[in-house]
Amino acid sequence: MTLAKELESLAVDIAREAGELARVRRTEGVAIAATKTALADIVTEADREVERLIRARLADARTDDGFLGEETGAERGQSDVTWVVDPIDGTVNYAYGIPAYGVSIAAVIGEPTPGEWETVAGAVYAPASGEMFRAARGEGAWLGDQPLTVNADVSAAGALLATGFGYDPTTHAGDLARVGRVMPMARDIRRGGAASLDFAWVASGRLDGYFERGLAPWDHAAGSLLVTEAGGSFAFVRDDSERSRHLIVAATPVIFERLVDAALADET
Ligand code: LIP
Repeated sequence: MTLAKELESLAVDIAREAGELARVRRTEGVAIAATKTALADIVTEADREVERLIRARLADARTDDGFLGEETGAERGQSDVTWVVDPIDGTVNYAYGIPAYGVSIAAVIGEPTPGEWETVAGAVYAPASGEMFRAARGEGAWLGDQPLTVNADVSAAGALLATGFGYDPTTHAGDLARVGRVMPMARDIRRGGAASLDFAWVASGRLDGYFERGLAPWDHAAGSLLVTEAGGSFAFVRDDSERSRHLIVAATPVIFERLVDAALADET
């Protein structure tokens, strides 16, 4: 078994266990533990408990690896592998009881810096639907045992696209302007609220493309591999301003360049 397949298998097993814990905690009622970067940026006790579980399972299985998690931060390892984890992606959906949230676990190699690392394995588990999306570099993307491919063509009615908005209200004007620039190429826009699932849906052909500015590394580390292993394209457009709100675009190659151009135009 290649290292990528070994890491994928570990990510799948832990994502499933962690996702089931998140699902059970949801049925028991969810408590908001704190707010982070903005009033709208919440963390629940379940986020913290699920990340502790994931971190413990990874440490048991691969002691020398590094870790970068949304809730417990970064720790450099001794190996070339770093795990990039969002324990509950779509936290606001989760807190409101909207069944659209995912456990996102990615294994990256190289410098543990977004845009510099190479994702070699990833799993995105959707506990509400029981869907396990997974990929290992060079081995394709899968939903269970079904191979995934992005859409080979896009309707003459336009592309079905997804996007998202930052937690910081001061970023909303720019986000809405970006939607306005992209709308002419779209048949419709979806705002699912969980980036990892948006990526998984592009990889599955349920969406033609997805764009968002301001995602955290753990939001896109696993999902971007799903898309590229499903034949899609992914761009991480680094924003070197002090705001560091990087733009990501993921789409079928049929519309990728056009979507990047529209999403990037007039960005300040
Ligand atoms: C969320 C993303 C979503 C984005 C939100 C937030 P979280 O991640 O999945 O796409 O629009 O602003 O970043 O906070 O639920 O892990």
